[in-house]
Amino acid sequence: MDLKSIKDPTFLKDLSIAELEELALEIRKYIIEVVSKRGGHLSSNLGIVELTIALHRYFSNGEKFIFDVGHQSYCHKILTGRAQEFENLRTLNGISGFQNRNESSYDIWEVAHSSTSIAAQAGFLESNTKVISIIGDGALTGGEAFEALNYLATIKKNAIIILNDNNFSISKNVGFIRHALDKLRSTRSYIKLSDKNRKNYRLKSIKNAIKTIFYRPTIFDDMGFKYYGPIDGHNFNELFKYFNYAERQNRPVIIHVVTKKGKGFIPAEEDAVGAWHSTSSFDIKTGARKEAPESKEYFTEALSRYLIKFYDIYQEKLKVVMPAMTYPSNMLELKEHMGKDYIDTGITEPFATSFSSALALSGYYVCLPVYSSFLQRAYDQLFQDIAMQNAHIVIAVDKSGLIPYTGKTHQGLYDISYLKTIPNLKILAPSDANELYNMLNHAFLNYNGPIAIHLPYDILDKKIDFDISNSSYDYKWTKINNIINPKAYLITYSSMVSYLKDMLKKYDIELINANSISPLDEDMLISIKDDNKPIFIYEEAIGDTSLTPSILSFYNNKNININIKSFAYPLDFIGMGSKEELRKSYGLDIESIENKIKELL
Ligand SMILES: Cc1ncc(C[n+]2csc(CCOP(=O)(O)OP(=O)(O)O)c2C)c(N)n1
Repeated sequence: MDLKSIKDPTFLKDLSIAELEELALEIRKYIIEVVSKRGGHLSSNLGIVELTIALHRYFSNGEKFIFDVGHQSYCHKILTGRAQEFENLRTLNGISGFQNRNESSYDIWEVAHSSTSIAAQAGFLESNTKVISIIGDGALTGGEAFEALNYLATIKKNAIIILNDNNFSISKNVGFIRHALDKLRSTRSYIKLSDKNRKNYRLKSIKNAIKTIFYRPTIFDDMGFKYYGPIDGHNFNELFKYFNYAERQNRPVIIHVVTKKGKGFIPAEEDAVGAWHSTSSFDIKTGARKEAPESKEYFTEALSRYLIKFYDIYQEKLKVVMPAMTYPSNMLELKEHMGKDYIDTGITEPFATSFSSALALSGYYVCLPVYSSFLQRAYDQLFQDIAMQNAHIVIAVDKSGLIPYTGKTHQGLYDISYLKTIPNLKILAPSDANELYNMLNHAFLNYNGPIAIHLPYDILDKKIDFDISNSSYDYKWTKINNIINPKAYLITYSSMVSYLKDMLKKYDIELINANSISPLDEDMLISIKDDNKPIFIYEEAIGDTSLTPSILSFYNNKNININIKSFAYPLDFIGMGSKEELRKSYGLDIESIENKIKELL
């Protein structure tokens, strides 16, 4: 069928099971086609196609669906009239890779950070809005999901939670949830076996047999939910049957559905490490993707190489605590190298943060790599558990700065702002590999408190060799262009140093690399004000709350008048697009900055 002609899901009612199966194939094909061009969350979306079709076909009385994280809502978008726009997935002003309230009345909850769906469902239930939450086994490891289950279990109303169990988070799931679900999945074959035994033992009624199957206490029963499952999430008849059971309950229900992550695209089906969970564009025939050239590497790859070397020396004294993002944070090799000393805690940023603090207070060297936007969730733990106790931890703030394609939920433009409010936290922002290694040596070996290192989503100019040794890093900003009598100064940090360097040279502007955001290099600030020349600040951060106000307040406290102009992002939710498109739309690309500077000089 022509997917782009779909206006809403009502047409599903008229399709036979065979036609629904055919539709599932077509939707998969379309998802693969679009993601191969635009990038996106491939495997999760391929796995959930039949389940999404079944939900839209069965529940047609205004029920709303909240897909936890929302990264697996592509089929939902196609069925709710967005197939045409789906071609512009993750582009500037295009369709979001997650559920989005502005896109459709079918999306009532805007998500992308994990484990919030059940809380939202519980909230909407108060106004009798019928919401079905669909949560993955990975998202279920997040603490907020448990807080919500704890609440919802006691509500005496029908509320359906679909547990979409593909036995995978981004990589293999971890912990008790993984084991409990493994047990449930294997118990099912046990039940089938005991069904045969049932005949042998001539159990009297089918009702008793059904009871044996469905009333076995599971963790969910113990919590107070009605539990159905595990059932095959690619089988429409099975899904409809259990939806029917579930909707007749006057209490909260969990339907445990088993699906195959990556279904229909062989490299994704066979993926054991999470390489196809989220992908950049790729060749459909070969599965080939654009990689960084051999001679270069991402900031996180450089970090990973450092930690491998550090581990070779310090062995089990080093612990790396990773909340679920091993593959996207380029830590796969490190994980394999460190074995049990690399601790994947699941989608647990608050837990991982407190846990890291206790490890550090017990005397381990600890590195906690977390995406900038996910670390927002652990602000309290950073403040109270790490900083107040002055725990010696290296927090690697991954995907900091401007983040392309994923949109406002994943922007890394906010970490400088929120980290700056934590009193004894040092915040460093390396601009190249040399500086990164110097800072890491300092943070691990010369310092004894918490340090956050802001790691942009960028490729370093070159791979360099390094030693694990005491460091000369001294929180001093550096002059990059070494201009004798500059016309002005521009302060920036991180990968913005190499972004702006050459353009500034043309105008005799001295570029100052503010590699330490907290503390400030006060000597440098004093030295550059003496000239009374314009001082520009360029930040890939929210200007109102990042380095700019710290500098302004420094000069203000010293009663120094200066001529400052800051270029940075507004206090807003910054959306999707490539980095250059986003920069352009905020007047922060090289050309716009060059024009503004020319006017101001
Ligand atoms: C707070 C938070 N941390 C990390 C992530 C990154 N993330 C996106 S999807 C995902 C895995 C989700 O696994 P699961 O719920 O099992 O869904 P699946 O992709 O397997 O269908 C993770 C870790 C996130 N979205 N939010």
